[in-house]
Amino acid sequence: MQRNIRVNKKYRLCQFISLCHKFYYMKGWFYIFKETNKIVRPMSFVRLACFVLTAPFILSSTACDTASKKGQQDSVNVESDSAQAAANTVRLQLVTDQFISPVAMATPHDGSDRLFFCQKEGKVWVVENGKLLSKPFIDVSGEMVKINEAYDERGLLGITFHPDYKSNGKFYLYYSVPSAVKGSNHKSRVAEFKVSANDKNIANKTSERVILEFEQPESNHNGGDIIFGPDGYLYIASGDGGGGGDKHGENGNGQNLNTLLAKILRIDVNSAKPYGIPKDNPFVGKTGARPEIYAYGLRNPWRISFDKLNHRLFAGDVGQNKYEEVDIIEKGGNYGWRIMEGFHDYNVPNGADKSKLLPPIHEYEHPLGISITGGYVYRGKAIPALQGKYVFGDYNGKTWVLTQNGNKWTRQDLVLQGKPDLNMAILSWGQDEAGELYMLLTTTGKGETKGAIYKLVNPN
Ligand SMILES: [Ca+2]
Repeated sequence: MQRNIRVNKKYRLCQFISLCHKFYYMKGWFYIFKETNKIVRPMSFVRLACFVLTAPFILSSTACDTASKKGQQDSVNVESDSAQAAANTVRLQLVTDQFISPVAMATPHDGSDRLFFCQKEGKVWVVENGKLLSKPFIDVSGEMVKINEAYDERGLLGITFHPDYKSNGKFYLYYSVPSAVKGSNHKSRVAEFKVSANDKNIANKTSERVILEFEQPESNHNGGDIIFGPDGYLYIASGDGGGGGDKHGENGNGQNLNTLLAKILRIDVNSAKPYGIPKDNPFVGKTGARPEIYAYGLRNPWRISFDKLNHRLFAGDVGQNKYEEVDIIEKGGNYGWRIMEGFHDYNVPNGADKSKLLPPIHEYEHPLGISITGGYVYRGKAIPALQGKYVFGDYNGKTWVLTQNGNKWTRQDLVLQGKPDLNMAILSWGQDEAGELYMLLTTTGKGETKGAIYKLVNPN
């Protein structure tokens, strides 16, 4: 226990310095290394001078980063079974680092083995036969709000392909568009598009059909994952509207069934225009509740996924200031926010009945992590040690697996071989047609901020 406290104090100091460093990166390096379309421009003399003058600061904070990473490692090791952790080792194989901010991945499940990636700034890129194609599949940046280069949770946040994509060519995007409504920061839009008739790697942009839009009072907490369930319905993860503490509305948005914010939504894109409501959605016909809602009480579900084998729906739900959580989403479930943060009281109204709130299957505390990035249950073939384990991570670069034993889920480190010698922020995870997993990152260091996508392969 004493060791934990010492580690945490050292870690908190280092995290503070590290945050200053990150702030410096965001505000400084993003402007210094202003990105062109895809590739980082080389340094000018002035930029080089900036680099030389600030090098001592970078060096000291990099040293601290190393210490802080050790601090995280220490606190994980206290909690983990080290023998088990050793078994959870993967090697990282670079797919591409040629575009920034990869926040979502999807496959068209048409047998082509192509991988599609959302760049937050509005483009979808295709990797075919291991190579990044030179032209984007689609570019919706012109319809989007302008993305702040320093930091922004808005953007092109989700992509998925219709279950019958092979025959109908339909796919879906979730992105942030301007709003004319007073008091609204922007709107989240879910839209359908079709691939072009004569080129399988270029979408027909004019085919856009807006399915659903909803207002966002703040720029942050937008969720944004969209995926088709095994039932053929489209599941949409939405955040609580942002601003911190779920502050909008009388009781926040999490527990308000009359808003699409802070929910997992489920709609039918086939049965009606712009969309139909599945008959067995839990709030169909209930007064004061939106029929699109499938589950509620989420804060910012950042990446959801179905287990390919048993179809359980997993969500990584980003915490407020203290606890990050993993949930298994059930129809009609109330996941507690803003009454609870993880397993803990957050903002409990007088007389609240907490007995019906569904707890997470796992939580971890800050500063071990700062913002969860939900992943996938591994159902591939290449890495037998990961079979059936939920692979996930945190924005701070940590990676883990959860293993189920009856009702108990245990967290262990996911050890990465071939990790770049850079500061990694895990933005998202992806799963290909074979069930193999990918890690989507922003890397900073060595004078560059880049996007990077790695495939997880069996260790050497
Ligand atoms: Ca919760």
